[in-house]
Amino acid sequence: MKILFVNPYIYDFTAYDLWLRPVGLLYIAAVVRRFTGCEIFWLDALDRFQEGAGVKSGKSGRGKYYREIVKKPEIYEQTPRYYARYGIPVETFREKIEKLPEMDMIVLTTLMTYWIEGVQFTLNILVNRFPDAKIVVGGVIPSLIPREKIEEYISADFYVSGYGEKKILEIIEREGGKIYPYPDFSHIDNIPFPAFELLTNRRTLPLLTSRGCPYHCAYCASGILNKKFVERSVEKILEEIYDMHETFGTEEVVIFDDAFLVNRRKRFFRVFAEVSQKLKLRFHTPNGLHPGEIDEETAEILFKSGFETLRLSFESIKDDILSRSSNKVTVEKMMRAVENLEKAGYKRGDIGVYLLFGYPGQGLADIEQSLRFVKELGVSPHLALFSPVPGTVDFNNLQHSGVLTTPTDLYETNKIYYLYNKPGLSREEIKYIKDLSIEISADVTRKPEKP
Ligand code: B12
Ligand code: SF4
Repeated sequence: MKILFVNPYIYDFTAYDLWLRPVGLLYIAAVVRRFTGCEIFWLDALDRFQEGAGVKSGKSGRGKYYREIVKKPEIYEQTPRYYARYGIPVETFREKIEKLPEMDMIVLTTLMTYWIEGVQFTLNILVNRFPDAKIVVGGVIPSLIPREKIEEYISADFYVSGYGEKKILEIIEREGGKIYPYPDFSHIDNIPFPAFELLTNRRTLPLLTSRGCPYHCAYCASGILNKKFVERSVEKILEEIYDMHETFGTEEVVIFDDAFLVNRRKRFFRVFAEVSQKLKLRFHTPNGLHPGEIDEETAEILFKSGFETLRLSFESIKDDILSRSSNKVTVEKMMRAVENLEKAGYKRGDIGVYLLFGYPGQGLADIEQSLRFVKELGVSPHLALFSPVPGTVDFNNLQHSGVLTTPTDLYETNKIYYLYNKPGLSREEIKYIKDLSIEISADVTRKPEKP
């Protein structure tokens, strides 16, 4: 049986490769490679490092995608931003699939609910080329959206909700593929390492040391996508880091965990105390760290093991927003975390801080005050635009109050659409906040002038 694994295009107002890697699909591919007799093929529309990707990829693992401006769906007509398809030029995609043999199955992942048009576009091309292949769609969209709703946008043979390691093997078996005995994947350590060999750039790779999160923030779907917070063993995490380094020459590792520092003594301390002694790697945390977990010792290990891009989830200075963020952070905890990081060796200006923007009920003064607080702390703000995620408490409230339509319209879950159309902020106010954030960022990262 021949199976093509696909990471689809993005359709959005903005998209940037902040080390975006389809790690879920790579896990599925590893399981299929290890426990079936299937032949695997791989096509990643978002891999900027492949030949014909249309952009200079550079050495760093992050950067801009090639994009083509496209017509906006009607609902976005009043949103004052260009709308584009992000990913490799379509000709490159078509050339690649023309060269592939006939496929029996196409296995496609999804990340954001509002990237559905990218899924639609990618599937249309694939179905034309491989009319007989079974289509299996998994990832965030089928995990958060009921099948009947997805079918309004796309058509597939299987929609897989939740973790896919076992489910993909069951589907392959049902379709007549050969399956070998496999372990119980509910023990996280039994899951093989992601099939990183399928990526073009292995210099920078993602790492998950756990799945899920013990907190339950009102705007986050982590608890729906991951029923339980589960942690990998220290041995397995270390084995994977050494394997990346030795097999692929990986130099930079990007942490994808939701709750990386939770239970830090059990996992983080033990893994990174060793890594800091034995390897010279650089680590990035584009997914925010919890400031409350950053005591002196943690800050020191972060610094010594080469954590470079640090982003802290602060969210807001306002109590009501902090309580909707599980009270995982307070102003005091934030100040202490920054002090500890500075003491460990970081420059304040190099520490990034996420602030929610466009959050329901958040006024202009709230976000302005949060930005001023961040400025006083001397750290660099990053606006995290609120995206209403289906299934979350905030999303349900927004539907009940009529701010969002019922039944769900996937396009309404786009963060840029939401910001310009729902919280009641004018375009001038939005521009003012964005400019203020850029100005503070420039201020805090400016090198002091030489006397
Ligand atoms: C890491 C992460 C990021 C990383 C990179 C993401 C990436 N994958 O490359 C960074 C930090 C860059 C990021 C950014 C953002 N993210 Co993010 N991110 C995540 C996070 C924490 C983990 C994703 C992940 O890799 N999980 C690990 C893998 C193993 O899981 P998985 O992909 O789901 O795959 C499993 C199953 O889904 C399934 N599966 C997957 N594909 C397939 C395919 C088939 C066929 C099958 C059978 C099964 C299957 O099997 C896999 C293994 O079991 C999720 C939350 C979460 N816990 O899932 C949010 C999440 C996806 N992000 C979210 C958001 C909102 C964002 C931002 C928009 C935040 C912001 N406001 O700016 C940005 C936008 C990014 C952009 N460039 O535009 C939302 C999505 C909301 C939505 N509406 O859909 C989530 C759900 C978090 C939330 N708020 O609830 N993110
Ligand atoms: S702490 Fe982060 S990952 Fe956990 S529920 Fe809150 S927002 Fe989601």
